[in-house]
Amino acid sequence: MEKKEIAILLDRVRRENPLVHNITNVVVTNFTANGLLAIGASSVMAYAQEEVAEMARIAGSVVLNIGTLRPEVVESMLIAGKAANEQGVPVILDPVGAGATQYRTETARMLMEELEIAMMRGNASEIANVAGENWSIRGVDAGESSGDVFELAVSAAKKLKTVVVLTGKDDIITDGHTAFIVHNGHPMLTKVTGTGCLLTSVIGAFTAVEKNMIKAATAAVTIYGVAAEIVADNCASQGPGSFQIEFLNQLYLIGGNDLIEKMSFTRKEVD
Ligand code: ATP
Ligand code: TZP
Ligand code: MG
Ligand code: MG
Repeated sequence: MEKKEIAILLDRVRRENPLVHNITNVVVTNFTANGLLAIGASSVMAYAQEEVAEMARIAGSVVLNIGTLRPEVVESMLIAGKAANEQGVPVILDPVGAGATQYRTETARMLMEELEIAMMRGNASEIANVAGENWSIRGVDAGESSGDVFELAVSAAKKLKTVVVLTGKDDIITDGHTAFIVHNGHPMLTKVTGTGCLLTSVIGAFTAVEKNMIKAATAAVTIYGVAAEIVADNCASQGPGSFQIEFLNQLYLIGGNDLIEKMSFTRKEVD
Protein backbone atom coordinates (compact mmCIF):
# COMPACT_ATOMS: atom_id res chain seq x y z
CA MET A 1 0.00 0.00 0.00
CA GLU A 2 1.37 3.42 -0.99
CA LYS A 3 1.40 6.35 1.43
CA LYS A 4 -0.49 8.38 -1.17
CA GLU A 5 -3.33 5.83 -1.14
CA ILE A 6 -3.86 6.52 2.55
CA ALA A 7 -4.26 10.25 1.92
CA ILE A 8 -6.66 9.47 -0.95
CA LEU A 9 -8.79 7.26 1.32
CA LEU A 10 -8.98 10.06 3.89
CA ASP A 11 -10.22 12.39 1.14
CA ARG A 12 -12.82 9.80 0.16
CA VAL A 13 -14.13 9.57 3.73
CA ARG A 14 -14.39 13.36 3.85
CA ARG A 15 -16.10 13.57 0.45
CA GLU A 16 -18.48 10.61 0.85
CA ASN A 17 -19.27 11.22 4.54
CA PRO A 18 -20.17 7.54 5.25
CA LEU A 19 -22.69 6.70 7.96
CA VAL A 20 -21.38 4.34 10.65
CA HIS A 21 -24.04 2.51 12.67
CA ASN A 22 -22.56 1.93 16.13
CA ILE A 23 -23.94 -0.42 18.73
CA THR A 24 -21.38 0.55 21.32
CA ASN A 25 -20.79 1.02 25.02
CA VAL A 26 -22.12 3.72 27.33
CA VAL A 27 -18.62 5.00 28.19
CA VAL A 28 -17.57 6.07 24.69
CA THR A 29 -20.78 7.04 22.91
CA ASN A 30 -20.27 10.81 22.72
CA PHE A 31 -16.52 10.59 22.04
CA THR A 32 -17.19 8.11 19.21
CA ALA A 33 -19.85 10.32 17.60
CA ASN A 34 -17.62 13.39 17.79
CA GLY A 35 -14.54 11.54 16.56
CA LEU A 36 -16.41 10.21 13.52
CA LEU A 37 -17.70 13.68 12.71
CA ALA A 38 -14.19 15.10 13.09
CA ILE A 39 -12.64 12.65 10.63
CA GLY A 40 -15.41 13.42 8.11
CA ALA A 41 -17.85 10.55 8.63
CA SER A 42 -21.31 10.49 10.19
CA SER A 43 -22.38 8.49 13.18
CA VAL A 44 -25.59 7.00 14.48
CA MET A 45 -26.17 4.97 17.63
CA ALA A 46 -29.27 2.76 17.43
CA TYR A 47 -29.96 -0.14 19.78
CA ALA A 48 -33.66 -1.04 19.74
CA GLN A 49 -34.49 -4.43 18.22
CA GLU A 50 -37.37 -2.68 16.44
CA GLU A 51 -35.02 -0.51 14.32
CA VAL A 52 -31.50 -1.92 14.15
CA ALA A 53 -32.00 -3.96 10.96
CA GLU A 54 -33.36 -0.94 9.11
CA MET A 55 -30.52 1.26 10.34
CA ALA A 56 -27.84 -1.33 9.48
CA ARG A 57 -29.16 -1.59 5.92
CA ILE A 58 -28.77 2.14 5.24
CA ALA A 59 -25.35 2.39 6.90
CA GLY A 60 -21.94 2.26 5.21
CA SER A 61 -20.72 -0.03 7.99
CA VAL A 62 -21.86 -1.48 11.31
CA VAL A 63 -19.62 -1.46 14.40
CA LEU A 64 -20.45 -3.86 17.24
CA ASN A 65 -18.72 -3.03 20.53
CA ILE A 66 -19.30 -5.22 23.60
CA GLY A 67 -17.89 -2.73 26.15
CA THR A 68 -21.01 -2.57 28.33
CA LEU A 69 -22.98 -5.48 26.91
CA ARG A 70 -26.42 -6.59 28.12
CA PRO A 71 -28.47 -9.52 26.78
CA GLU A 72 -31.02 -7.35 24.94
CA VAL A 73 -28.22 -5.38 23.25
CA VAL A 74 -26.49 -8.60 22.23
CA GLU A 75 -29.77 -9.62 20.57
CA SER A 76 -29.80 -6.26 18.74
CA MET A 77 -26.23 -6.88 17.59
CA LEU A 78 -27.30 -10.19 16.04
CA ILE A 79 -30.26 -8.58 14.25
CA ALA A 80 -28.18 -5.64 12.99
CA GLY A 81 -25.28 -7.90 12.00
CA LYS A 82 -27.50 -10.26 10.01
CA ALA A 83 -29.22 -7.40 8.19
CA ALA A 84 -25.81 -5.87 7.37
CA ASN A 85 -24.49 -9.23 6.14
CA GLU A 86 -27.51 -9.66 3.82
CA GLN A 87 -26.97 -6.19 2.40
CA GLY A 88 -23.17 -6.51 2.01
CA VAL A 89 -22.52 -3.83 4.64
CA PRO A 90 -19.23 -4.57 6.46
CA VAL A 91 -19.53 -5.51 10.15
CA ILE A 92 -16.64 -4.72 12.49
CA LEU A 93 -16.33 -6.18 16.01
CA ASP A 94 -14.58 -4.60 19.00
CA PRO A 95 -14.47 -7.36 21.65
CA VAL A 96 -13.88 -4.96 24.57
CA GLY A 97 -12.82 -6.87 27.68
CA ALA A 98 -12.99 -10.35 26.09
CA GLY A 99 -11.18 -12.65 28.51
CA ALA A 100 -12.05 -10.53 31.56
CA THR A 101 -15.36 -12.34 32.10
CA GLN A 102 -16.85 -15.50 30.65
CA TYR A 103 -19.88 -13.54 29.39
CA ARG A 104 -17.71 -11.20 27.30
CA THR A 105 -15.55 -14.00 25.89
CA GLU A 106 -18.53 -16.18 25.01
CA THR A 107 -20.48 -13.28 23.48
CA ALA A 108 -17.55 -12.20 21.30
CA ARG A 109 -17.04 -15.78 20.10
CA MET A 110 -20.76 -16.22 19.48
CA LEU A 111 -20.88 -13.02 17.35
CA MET A 112 -17.87 -14.30 15.36
CA GLU A 113 -19.72 -17.59 14.77
CA GLU A 114 -23.15 -16.22 13.93
CA LEU A 115 -22.14 -13.23 11.79
CA GLU A 116 -19.76 -12.55 8.94
CA ILE A 117 -17.39 -10.25 10.77
CA ALA A 118 -15.23 -8.41 8.21
CA MET A 119 -12.76 -7.27 10.82
CA MET A 120 -12.06 -7.52 14.54
CA ARG A 121 -10.10 -4.75 16.33
CA GLY A 122 -8.81 -5.19 19.86
CA ASN A 123 -5.80 -5.20 22.14
CA ALA A 124 -3.60 -8.31 22.39
CA SER A 125 -5.49 -9.83 25.32
CA GLU A 126 -8.87 -9.42 23.68
CA ILE A 127 -7.72 -10.90 20.37
CA ALA A 128 -6.03 -13.82 22.16
CA ASN A 129 -9.08 -14.59 24.23
CA VAL A 130 -11.51 -14.51 21.30
CA ALA A 131 -9.13 -16.79 19.40
CA GLY A 132 -9.00 -19.21 22.33
CA GLU A 133 -5.60 -18.34 23.75
CA ASN A 134 -5.34 -17.40 27.39
CA TRP A 135 -3.65 -14.02 27.83
CA SER A 136 -3.98 -11.97 30.99
CA ILE A 137 -6.41 -9.05 30.94
CA ARG A 138 -7.24 -6.38 33.50
CA GLY A 139 -10.79 -5.11 32.96
CA VAL A 140 -10.87 -3.55 29.48
CA ASP A 141 -7.12 -2.80 29.35
CA ALA A 142 -4.49 -5.07 27.82
CA GLY A 143 -2.65 -7.25 30.34
CA GLU A 144 1.09 -7.78 30.47
CA SER A 145 2.43 -10.63 28.40
CA SER A 146 5.71 -11.57 26.83
CA GLY A 147 3.92 -13.27 23.92
CA ASP A 148 4.71 -12.47 20.28
CA VAL A 149 1.88 -10.16 19.22
CA PHE A 150 2.65 -10.54 15.52
CA GLU A 151 2.34 -14.32 15.71
CA LEU A 152 -0.84 -13.89 17.75
CA ALA A 153 -2.45 -11.57 15.18
CA VAL A 154 -1.59 -13.89 12.30
CA SER A 155 -2.80 -17.06 14.03
CA ALA A 156 -6.00 -15.35 15.23
CA ALA A 157 -6.78 -14.10 11.71
CA LYS A 158 -6.27 -17.59 10.29
CA LYS A 159 -8.29 -19.28 12.99
CA LEU A 160 -11.17 -16.79 12.98
CA LYS A 161 -11.06 -16.29 9.19
CA THR A 162 -11.27 -12.54 9.44
CA VAL A 163 -9.02 -9.50 9.27
CA VAL A 164 -7.50 -8.85 12.68
CA VAL A 165 -6.39 -5.40 13.82
CA LEU A 166 -4.31 -5.88 16.96
CA THR A 167 -3.39 -2.54 18.57
CA GLY A 168 -0.81 -1.51 21.12
CA LYS A 169 2.58 0.19 20.77
CA ASP A 170 2.64 -1.06 17.18
CA ASP A 171 -0.56 -1.96 15.37
CA ILE A 172 -0.81 -5.14 13.30
CA ILE A 173 -3.34 -5.53 10.51
CA THR A 174 -3.52 -8.96 8.94
CA ASP A 175 -5.72 -11.52 7.22
CA GLY A 176 -3.24 -14.23 8.21
CA HIS A 177 -1.26 -13.94 4.95
CA THR A 178 -0.48 -10.29 4.31
CA ALA A 179 0.32 -8.03 7.26
CA PHE A 180 0.94 -4.34 7.81
CA ILE A 181 2.66 -3.16 10.96
CA VAL A 182 1.92 0.48 11.74
CA HIS A 183 4.46 2.24 13.96
CA ASN A 184 2.53 5.49 14.45
CA GLY A 185 0.71 6.30 17.69
CA HIS A 186 1.45 7.80 21.10
CA PRO A 187 1.22 6.44 24.66
CA MET A 188 -1.14 9.33 25.57
CA LEU A 189 -3.81 7.41 23.64
CA THR A 190 -3.86 4.95 26.54
CA LYS A 191 -4.65 7.78 29.02
CA VAL A 192 -7.99 8.65 27.38
CA THR A 193 -10.79 6.13 27.64
CA GLY A 194 -12.40 5.12 24.39
CA THR A 195 -9.49 5.74 22.03
CA GLY A 196 -9.54 2.07 21.08
CA CYS A 197 -13.32 2.11 20.64
CA LEU A 198 -13.19 5.28 18.53
CA LEU A 199 -10.43 3.75 16.41
CA THR A 200 -12.67 0.75 15.68
CA SER A 201 -15.43 3.11 14.52
CA VAL A 202 -12.99 5.16 12.43
CA ILE A 203 -11.90 1.91 10.80
CA GLY A 204 -15.62 1.32 10.17
CA ALA A 205 -15.79 4.63 8.30
CA PHE A 206 -12.88 3.60 6.07
CA THR A 207 -14.42 0.19 5.31
CA ALA A 208 -17.45 2.06 3.97
CA VAL A 209 -15.31 3.68 1.24
CA GLU A 210 -12.70 0.92 0.63
CA LYS A 211 -13.67 -2.73 0.05
CA ASN A 212 -10.16 -4.06 0.73
CA MET A 213 -10.32 -4.47 4.51
CA ILE A 214 -6.54 -4.50 5.00
CA LYS A 215 -6.15 -1.22 3.10
CA ALA A 216 -9.10 0.37 4.90
CA ALA A 217 -7.75 -0.56 8.34
CA THR A 218 -4.14 0.33 7.57
CA ALA A 219 -5.23 3.78 6.38
CA ALA A 220 -7.43 4.41 9.43
CA VAL A 221 -4.86 3.18 11.95
CA THR A 222 -2.02 5.17 10.36
CA ILE A 223 -3.97 8.44 10.19
CA TYR A 224 -5.15 7.95 13.78
CA GLY A 225 -1.61 7.32 15.03
CA VAL A 226 -0.16 10.30 13.19
CA ALA A 227 -2.93 12.55 14.58
CA ALA A 228 -1.95 11.47 18.11
CA GLU A 229 1.73 12.19 17.43
CA ILE A 230 0.95 15.68 16.13
CA VAL A 231 -1.12 16.44 19.23
CA ALA A 232 1.63 15.21 21.56
CA ASP A 233 4.17 17.40 19.70
CA ASN A 234 2.00 20.54 19.63
CA CYS A 235 -0.16 20.45 22.73
CA ALA A 236 0.90 23.01 25.35
CA SER A 237 -0.62 21.06 28.24
CA GLN A 238 0.52 17.45 28.47
CA GLY A 239 -2.53 16.18 30.40
CA PRO A 240 -5.18 13.73 29.10
CA GLY A 241 -8.02 16.29 29.16
CA SER A 242 -6.34 18.62 26.69
CA PHE A 243 -5.06 15.65 24.70
CA GLN A 244 -8.60 14.33 24.21
CA ILE A 245 -9.91 17.66 22.89
CA GLU A 246 -6.85 18.37 20.74
CA PHE A 247 -7.04 14.84 19.36
CA LEU A 248 -10.58 15.49 18.08
CA ASN A 249 -9.31 18.76 16.56
CA GLN A 250 -6.44 16.94 14.88
CA LEU A 251 -8.72 14.24 13.39
CA TYR A 252 -10.49 17.17 11.73
CA LEU A 253 -7.34 19.04 10.64
CA ILE A 254 -5.01 16.22 9.61
CA GLY A 255 -3.89 15.94 5.99
CA GLY A 256 -1.36 17.17 3.48
CA ASN A 257 2.41 16.74 3.68
CA ASP A 258 2.43 16.44 7.46
CA LEU A 259 0.42 13.24 7.22
CA ILE A 260 2.53 11.75 4.41
CA GLU A 261 5.83 12.63 6.13
CA LYS A 262 4.91 11.14 9.51
CA MET A 263 3.34 7.86 8.30
CA SER A 264 5.37 4.82 9.25
CA PHE A 265 4.37 1.28 8.36
CA THR A 266 5.90 -1.90 7.00
CA ARG A 267 4.41 -4.73 4.99
CA LYS A 268 5.16 -8.37 5.76
CA GLU A 269 4.10 -11.46 3.82
CA VAL A 270 3.45 -14.39 6.10
CA ASP A 271 3.39 -17.29 3.64
P1 ATP B 1 -6.51 -0.78 25.98
O1 ATP B 1 -7.82 -0.71 26.70
O2 ATP B 1 -5.65 -1.94 26.33
O3 ATP B 1 -5.79 0.54 26.01
P2 ATP B 1 -7.76 -0.17 23.52
O4 ATP B 1 -8.92 -0.93 23.04
O5 ATP B 1 -8.00 1.15 24.14
O6 ATP B 1 -6.89 -1.07 24.46
P3 ATP B 1 -5.29 0.41 22.25
O7 ATP B 1 -4.53 -0.85 21.99
O8 ATP B 1 -4.86 1.23 23.41
O9 ATP B 1 -6.84 0.07 22.29
O10 ATP B 1 -5.24 1.25 20.89
C1 ATP B 1 -5.82 2.52 20.77
C2 ATP B 1 -4.82 3.42 20.06
O11 ATP B 1 -3.72 3.68 20.95
C3 ATP B 1 -4.20 2.82 18.81
O12 ATP B 1 -4.09 3.83 17.83
C4 ATP B 1 -2.80 2.37 19.26
O13 ATP B 1 -1.87 2.43 18.21
C5 ATP B 1 -2.49 3.40 20.31
N1 ATP B 1 -1.55 2.94 21.35
C6 ATP B 1 -1.82 2.07 22.35
N2 ATP B 1 -0.73 1.88 23.12
C7 ATP B 1 0.25 2.65 22.59
C8 ATP B 1 1.63 2.88 22.92
N3 ATP B 1 2.21 2.29 23.96
N4 ATP B 1 2.34 3.72 22.13
C9 ATP B 1 1.77 4.31 21.08
N5 ATP B 1 0.47 4.15 20.71
C10 ATP B 1 -0.28 3.33 21.45
N1 TZP C 1 -15.52 0.06 30.54
C1 TZP C 1 -16.33 -0.57 29.72
S1 TZP C 1 -16.18 -0.10 28.11
C2 TZP C 1 -14.95 1.01 28.50
C3 TZP C 1 -14.72 0.96 29.89
C4 TZP C 1 -13.76 1.80 30.63
C5 TZP C 1 -14.27 1.85 27.48
C6 TZP C 1 -13.08 1.13 26.90
O1 TZP C 1 -12.52 1.93 25.88
P1 TZP C 1 -11.15 1.56 25.16
O2 TZP C 1 -11.26 2.23 23.86
O3 TZP C 1 -11.10 0.07 25.03
O4 TZP C 1 -10.03 2.10 26.01
MG1 MG D 1 -7.84 2.13 25.90
MG1 MG E 1 -10.74 -1.35 23.79
